[in-house]
Amino acid sequence: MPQLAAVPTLDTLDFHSDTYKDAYSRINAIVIEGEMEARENYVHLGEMIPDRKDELLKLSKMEGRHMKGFQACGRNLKVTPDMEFAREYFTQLHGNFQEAFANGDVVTCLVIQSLIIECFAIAAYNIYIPVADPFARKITEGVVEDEYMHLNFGEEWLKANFEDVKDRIDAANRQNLPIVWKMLDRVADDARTLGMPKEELIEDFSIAYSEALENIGFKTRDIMKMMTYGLRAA
Ligand code: PL3
Ligand code: FE2
Ligand code: FE2
Repeated sequence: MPQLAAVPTLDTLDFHSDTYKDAYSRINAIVIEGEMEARENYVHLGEMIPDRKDELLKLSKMEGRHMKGFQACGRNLKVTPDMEFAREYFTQLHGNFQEAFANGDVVTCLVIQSLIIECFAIAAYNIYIPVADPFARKITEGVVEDEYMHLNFGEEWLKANFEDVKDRIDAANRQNLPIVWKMLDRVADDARTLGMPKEELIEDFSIAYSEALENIGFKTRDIMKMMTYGLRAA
């Protein structure tokens, strides 16, 4: 089996090399696109949960600021984000959110945006921070704090309605978690070039997501089953 090169560390990374910048053009675009779609998703959620609309519009504004922050990170490294790649990267999750929104399915919308996407972002940003360039590190540290708030919004709402929505959460998980495992696979090489090992991304995502399910009210048995549903179908 060919030996994979060691994952670069802060000492060996060269933020200005062509290899780094090429990988960054896709990862940076994914993050910008993810933040942009999150901004839109929270506007939709505000329409679906009118009594929390003001709060959700605030979250949406935060996502807009995150997007601008990550655009600045790309500019700082003189990288042009590959937005076409990023749009395609999110198509499936985006489509499922849109479909759920059209059906008035607030539970699925919350699972996709506030649980799955926020946990994905939390895992990615936490692993990126120690290997980021100093400019991007500062920005990402600010962003990740906000993402915990967004995750918390989803957890609290789903927890308050747990008995009524747990089957719907299970169904949304089954539909969308396999997509996330595939998305992680697709960025593995580029993430590695930036010093972020895939195993750590998977581990951090799994911890954040299973903790969220626990906070919402699922028992360990259900959580184990829900996590592997996604893996088996991946
Ligand atoms: C919602 O608040 C955020 C949505 C963004 C999703 C981002 C997923 C990132 C996956 C790519 C892993 C590398 C991260 C590097 C950070 C610049
Ligand atoms: Fe964000
Ligand atoms: Fe967020």
